[in-house]
Amino acid sequence: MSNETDVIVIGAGFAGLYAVHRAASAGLSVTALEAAPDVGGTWYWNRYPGARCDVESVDYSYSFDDALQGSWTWSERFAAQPEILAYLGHVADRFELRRHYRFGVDVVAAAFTQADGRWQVRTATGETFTAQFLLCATGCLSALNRPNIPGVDDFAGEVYFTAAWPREDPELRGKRVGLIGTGSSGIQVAPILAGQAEQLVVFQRSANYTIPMPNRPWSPTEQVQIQEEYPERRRASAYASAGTPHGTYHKNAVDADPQERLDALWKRWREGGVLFAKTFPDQSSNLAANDIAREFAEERIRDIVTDPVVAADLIPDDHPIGTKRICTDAGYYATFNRDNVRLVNLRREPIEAITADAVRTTEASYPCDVLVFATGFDAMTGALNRIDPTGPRGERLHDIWADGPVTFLGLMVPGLPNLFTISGPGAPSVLANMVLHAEVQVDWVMDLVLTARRRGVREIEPRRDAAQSWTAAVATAAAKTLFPKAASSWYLGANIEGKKRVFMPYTGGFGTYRRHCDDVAREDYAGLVLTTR
Ligand code: N01
Repeated sequence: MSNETDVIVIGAGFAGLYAVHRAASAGLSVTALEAAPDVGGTWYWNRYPGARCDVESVDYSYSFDDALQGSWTWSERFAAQPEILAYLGHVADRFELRRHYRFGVDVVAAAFTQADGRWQVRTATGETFTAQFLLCATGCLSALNRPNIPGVDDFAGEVYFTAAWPREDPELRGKRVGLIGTGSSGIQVAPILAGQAEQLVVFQRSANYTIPMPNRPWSPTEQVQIQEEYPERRRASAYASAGTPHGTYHKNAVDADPQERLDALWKRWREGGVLFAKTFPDQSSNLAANDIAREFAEERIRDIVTDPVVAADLIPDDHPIGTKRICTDAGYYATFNRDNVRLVNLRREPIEAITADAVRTTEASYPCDVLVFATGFDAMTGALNRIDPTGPRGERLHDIWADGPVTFLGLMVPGLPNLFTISGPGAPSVLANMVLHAEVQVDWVMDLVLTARRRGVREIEPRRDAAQSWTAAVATAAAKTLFPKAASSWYLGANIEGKKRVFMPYTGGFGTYRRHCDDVAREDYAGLVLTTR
């Protein structure tokens, strides 16, 4: 494998694999680099028990190739991590993608040299690779957040992170487990830890809303039907607001009568999963509408949790429902009815320190043999900032984004020519079906790359005013919603100490975003400067 190619792709998740496939199919030479030992991206690392996608399996899969679609049968409505990882392995085999990859390679730096119009990336071992185009498919939830709790390194027991779970599940029988973090990962893993461990203590700093995931196997009849209905399903998703065929109730919550609202909410609650956050069209933008859905969900928590004090602690008090990523679970609230489970509300008794064998709060010391951290990620910008690409005029991403991410369509950054960020800030990404989103972005990038090569273009860079105008559009879209009201949300970077608080995803909807991308391409890449030199 040569160290000089047309394109470098970093990452082997959904976006990276598709980018490699598109580039290689177009006849470009590709170097693909991945830190993990194999393909999978987020689904390689997040192999904690209970990890499952909150988007239905039939939607959370590639749409670009009918034969691929026909070659895979999802066994369950919501696929578990092993099945998604197996699917990505199947895709890599089918399109022979692994031959382009160097696995176990950690990219630590990237710099663009104007003299030859190429990016040079450097790995942790000092190896370098160069290419005209650099596609960062580094994931928006991949840079692990290791909390800086006093004494964290003094703990003498076993320590696990949900986002870097060992390949062999640890033996927890007879052990006292402490779980820190109650976002989607903590909420998914808690019921399983409770079933395995002698005792589970859940340390909750912020409560989250979670909706039961009524998962079930697809029947053989449904599996046939899914294949028959795929073309229509994909058509309905292509420009939908979240990249799935599901919409909202036909009326705003504030315009529906009480019984009608209740019926709509029960329907969504029973369907389960993240769609509850979008029951009504006005739920994410009108606090009165949001309150209706929020109060319904809080009533369900009180229904399930037998101890009213614990129920009250599990009810969030710091954000409208859905403005932090809504979680999905398999028995989370009921877990707190078990005798071997205890909830510690860190708002009432903050952690003072972790000692060799316990978590000590201001009120008590909780002995633990095992600590599980489900403490999230430096989301959206973390993985890119850790590479900190440097442009031809010496501008570094870290500085360009010092006041928050500035992007053109969430895909390009002024000052960093020929560099593309996939699923990064400034795009709907985490608010949409990430797989179709990755396809849309990669297709747009590859069409641009091929256009540039046909025209002998050496550098492509967004105009600063065009990037500022897109970044302003991202902020304006967010300001029309309730999302910025969630003070501790990772969407805002609020979970990372010192990170600038800026709402990062584009809330205007997947379909609207895609139309913007289509328009820019149709207008011969208005907003970009294409230089032939
Ligand atoms: O991470 P998170 P996650 N002391 O950031 C707490 C996707 N995902 O891995 O909120 C004590 O949501 C932190 O508390 P607070 C999905 O998009 C999807 O769970 O900052 N606690 C929070 O409770 C999701 O949103 C799926 O106050 C500390 C938790 O750790 C995203 O990934 C499954 C702490 C982190 O929650 C991230 O989810 C899993 C400290 N020092 C993930 N530091 C599905 O598809 C942090 N916390 C279903």
